[in-house]
Amino acid sequence: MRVVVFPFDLFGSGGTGAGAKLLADTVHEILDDTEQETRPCRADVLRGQVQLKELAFDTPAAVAKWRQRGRAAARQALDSREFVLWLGGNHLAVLPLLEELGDETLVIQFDAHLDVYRFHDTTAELSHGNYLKHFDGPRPRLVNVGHRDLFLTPPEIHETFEMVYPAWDVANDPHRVAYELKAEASSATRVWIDLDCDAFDPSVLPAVTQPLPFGLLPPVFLTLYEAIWHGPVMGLSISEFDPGRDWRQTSLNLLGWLVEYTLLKAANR
Ligand SMILES: [Mn+2]
Repeated sequence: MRVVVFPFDLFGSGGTGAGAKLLADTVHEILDDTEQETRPCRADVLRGQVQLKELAFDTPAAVAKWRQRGRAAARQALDSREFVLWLGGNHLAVLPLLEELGDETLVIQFDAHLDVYRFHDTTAELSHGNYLKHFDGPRPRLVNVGHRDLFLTPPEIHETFEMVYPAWDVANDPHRVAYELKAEASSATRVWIDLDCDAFDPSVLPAVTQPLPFGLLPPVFLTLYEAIWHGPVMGLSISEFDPGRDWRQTSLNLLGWLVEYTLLKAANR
């Protein structure tokens, strides 16, 4: 398995780079604990199986080449054909990866927002709120789950998204949504899961810069997540975790568990 740590957090949600690094620490901790464990444990399957690549943005040159570096790191990880966990800073940190996935990949994106905003007060320049409009090359197939957007019109949404399952649809009938996601994932060539942390309700994951109420709760998320895993899931990206806004490590606990659960799940396929 490949873990890529890409703590880029410019042009929105400054501070989320620290979130990517903190989740990388969690992965190190999981691996170190497993290494020291003398009794049989589920994490034995991870021994010697997880490679971490940690990129830094601590020089002007490293920042200037962020997109090329991201694409190179994504290509290298994807070429391994192993499961990839991409730990991004802000949501923009996932763009180079999405650009490498190609148009055959179904990206199921958990996000409170539909990142295609171009209103009078939003920037036309590339940002974490509009990057889905700035693809370099073919865009993967995009499906949103859990958005609470109240601005965009359906025609605008469907310019970019093949399908959206807003939070109110999920709340109304999570099992129908799970059923449909299972069917879509199962029939896809490849599936990538993209989690923007603000998809979760702020009460269970407060550490985000753009919180919106009425988000997903963990049991419902798990129902949908499990459904997607019926398909050929090639990786998971996590972004927009801002630990400076966390409260008693609530968010870190949730994400740490999800990371460990996912690594075990991928290793046991
Ligand atoms: Mn978002």
